[in-house]
Parts: sequence; structure tokens; C-alpha cells
Amino acid sequence: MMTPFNACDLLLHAARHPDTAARTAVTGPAGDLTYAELDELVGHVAAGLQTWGLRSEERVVLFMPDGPSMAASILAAMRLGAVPVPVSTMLTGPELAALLADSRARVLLVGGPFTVAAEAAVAQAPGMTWVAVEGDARFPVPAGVRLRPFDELVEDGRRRGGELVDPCVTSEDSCALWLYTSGTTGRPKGAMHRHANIRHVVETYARNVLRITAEDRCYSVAKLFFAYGIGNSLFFPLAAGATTILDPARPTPDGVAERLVEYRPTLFFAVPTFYAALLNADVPRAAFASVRLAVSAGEPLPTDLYHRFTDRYGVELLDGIGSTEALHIFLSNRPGQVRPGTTGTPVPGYELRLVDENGRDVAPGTPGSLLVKGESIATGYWARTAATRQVFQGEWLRTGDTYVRDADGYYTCLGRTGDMLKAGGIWVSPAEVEARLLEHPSVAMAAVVGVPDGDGLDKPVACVVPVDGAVVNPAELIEFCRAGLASFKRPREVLVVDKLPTTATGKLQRHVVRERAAA
Ligand code: 3SK
Repeated sequence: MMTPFNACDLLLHAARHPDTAARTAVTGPAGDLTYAELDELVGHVAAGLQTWGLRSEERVVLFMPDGPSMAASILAAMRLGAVPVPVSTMLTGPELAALLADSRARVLLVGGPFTVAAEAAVAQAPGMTWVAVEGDARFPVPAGVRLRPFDELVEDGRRRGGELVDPCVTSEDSCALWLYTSGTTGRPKGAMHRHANIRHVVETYARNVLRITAEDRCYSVAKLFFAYGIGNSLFFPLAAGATTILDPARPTPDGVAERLVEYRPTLFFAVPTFYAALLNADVPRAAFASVRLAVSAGEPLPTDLYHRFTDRYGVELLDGIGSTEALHIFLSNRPGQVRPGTTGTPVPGYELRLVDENGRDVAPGTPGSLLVKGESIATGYWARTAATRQVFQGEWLRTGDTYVRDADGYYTCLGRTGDMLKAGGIWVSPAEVEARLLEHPSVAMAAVVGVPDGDGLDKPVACVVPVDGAVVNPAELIEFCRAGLASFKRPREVLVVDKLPTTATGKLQRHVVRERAAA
């Protein structure tokens, strides 16, 4: 017998009680909403989407900045039994078009600042029927596509009193959310999460590691379109009846420092690259006066960076690891028990294994490939059977990371099992960057590897072989990549070489490239 459950009810439970409904659910530069107001907006957006023909289980793509509209739209799609697909606002038009096609979404919600990429994407999206745009921005759309202001969507739902006609009853197993990840092949894959997965991350990491309460105020540098961000800024605060601070701006150290002073978060979430940037920008200690706990994930936190941050700001910093496929963090340090340089111990609610290449468990002190099991693991990747079978093995998820466990049960990351690299906590596919480099007329061969920068954090570096007689200008090539890829994927450095190291069979020796690039 199916147990009815919708994660939206869990996240908006504070709206149902007279003593919590007036508490602030959302604050930030884009506006404030109490729980009662958020609940009402969610009802209007959900009813509006239904009026526009969105049906249960259909995907709705959100290409929006963090703010009340984005939060309400995610929750509204869930309430409807439809599937919100928040996607990176750093995508180019063709990248967004590829996700629209892959997800078969007919409805796209766009934030005002992102209309250039949206226009290019919608022009190539055959199944699109409705586009809602926040604010006054408009753009031409092909015949058959209706473009309306986001406010009109809300108004359409308001006219129906926020009521859903024949509401879909979801269960724990119903699909609640897709999050795209570049994974190991570089072609984005939609990880499909159930309503129960959201409850699990709330009941495990948020409750047992963060010990979040209704008094907390959460601020995440990672945006809502990341798994890390949607947990930090939506699931955890709302499930606790706490306040989320949603910031539409692209994060910079000075901008974030201003937000910290103005909105006074108690829980702060970022990636190691951003902690390094805060320190390098010399953000004052006072900016962190309200923060009780800082969290780092996305890539391993170097020991030196941990000490520099905690010494400078006097705030406990917890390093953890999660994944888009696991929805959030499953291995983490704990307040008062941090071992710098390690990723801590398993979060209760998850089981971990380290296995050798034959799938046998390894002993403490021996490196192994990290597997994780828990109720928040995605059900698979949308329409990607081969990749699903590789990564989701029965109840176990292959993380692709190599770890070692010490005798006390603390885990230390040794790197990626494959060749993918992470820059600023976001997956970068070397193959994708190499393909872009090879589009340049003066590039004959290219290899992209992760090389630690001055803070010990991996950044993409390209080694290129010029076409005979051509001269490669590194700065121009970086700009060329920035123009054709999401900017975080661009190489930070281009090294011009005569040839690339290859094996006897012509395969690129990536580890040799890495050594040379790091020298
Ligand atoms: O990369 C991580 O460590 C992470 C953490 C939480 C949620 C999602 C991800 C990818």
C-alpha cells in the first residue's frame, strides 16, 4: 500500500501552525516571505502551472536566480506532483537547449537576467509550450511557444484560489526532483530523486550533523540549482522552520561579506575555493560574527586552508562530501571532533564501503573506491541506462572517489577514481573543454587536467599543441573557451607544448600531462 507523502508538505509544515506561520521563511535582497506567504505563493504558482497544462510527473525547468520566486517554483512543482529541474544559470544557450531536449520539458521558468541564453535555447527546443519570465524582460519565441510574465503565472493561479484540480497524490517513491550532473562522461545526466530522498537528507545530515533548529538562518554560496545548495538553502531551513537567506547575486568575497553583515546567518555553506577567496580578499573577522558553524563540501578541504579559516574567523568549519546522486552530504566531520585534512566519518543513515578493483572490501589504511548506501540515493539517471548501471549498483552508489579509512574510522580523500576534475566544487569534464579548444583554428591537440593552485585547490589547466605554423595566444584561447562554455569550465592557464605524451597505442597519458602541468 502506497504511503502518501509529498516533500512540499514537510518543507511547509511551519505554515500550518498559527505559532510558526508568521515566522520568516525566506529573506534576502530579492524579498522576504513568511511561511504563510510562501505557502500561499506556492499554491498560486502550482495552480498557475496546472492551468498552463503542466501535469504530474512532467518536468519543469527552472533557469532562475535564487530568490522567493525560484524557491516557490521548486515547491510548487513538487506540490503538483510534477518534477522541478533547477539548472545552472551559468549555462550557455546551447547547453540549456540540450537539457531542455533531454528532460522533454514543455515549461521553462526564466529569471530576468538570463534571457539571452534562454532565448537561444528556446529557439532550438521543439517541445516547448510555455515560458514564464520574471520581471519585465521579454524575448522573441518561435511560433507555438507562449511567453508570459512570471507574475501572470502567479495571477492565473491566484484566480483559482491556489487550488489544484484533481490533485495528484504522490508517495515516498514519486519523483520529486531532477538535478543534472556532468558525471564522468561530461554529457549532463539527470539524477532522479524521490520525495523520500528529501526527507532523508533532512533527517540525517541536517538534524544530526548541523543540529539545525528554527532559530537558524542559512546562507549558502552554492546556489539552489546545485544539490549542495538546494539542501542548504531550501530543504534544511524549511524543514526546521528556520530562515533561508536567498541571494540572487553571483558570489564574490566582498558581496558575500556584505550579506553576512546584513542578514546575519548562523549556518554558512561554501566550497573550499570560496573559503580561499574569502581569506585572500581579507574579509574582516567581524563578517562572521553571527555564524555558529561553517560547512565545506564540493571538493576536499586542504588542511592548511582549514587552519587559515578557523584561525582567522574563529568559526568551526566542517568538511564533508556528498554528491548530486546522493542528494547531500553522507560523510562529514562533526562539531567538536574535526580532524583537519579528513572528510570525517559516515553520517548516521548511510553505510560506506571502500572496495578494490574486484569489489572486495579493503582494510583500514588501504585505498579503495568509495561506495555509499542510504535512502537519499537517486533512483538513476534519466534515459541513461549504461551510466545508471555503472554508477548505481544495487543499493550502492559508486561515488568515483578514492578514499582511505584510518583505524579510528576517519576517511581521507585521495582523489577522483576517474579523470574528471572539480573546480570550485563543480564537475568539469576534460573532454568537454578539450572539444572546445579543438574548435579553435590554431589548436591541433589539447589535454585538460586539474592542477592545484596556490591554495591547493584543483583548477583546469590546458596543454595545447598548435597547428603547424600557427601561434597560440593563451589569453585569447581562454577567452575563446569562456565564450563557448560555462565560464567555470574555462582553463585558468594554457601551456603551449610541442606534443602530448601518449602510450604506444596513441592513448593520452593524462597523469604525465598532469605532472608536467603542475611542474
Ligand atoms: O560535492 C559535494 O560534496 C556535494 C555535497 C552535497 C551535495 C551535493 C554535492 C555534490
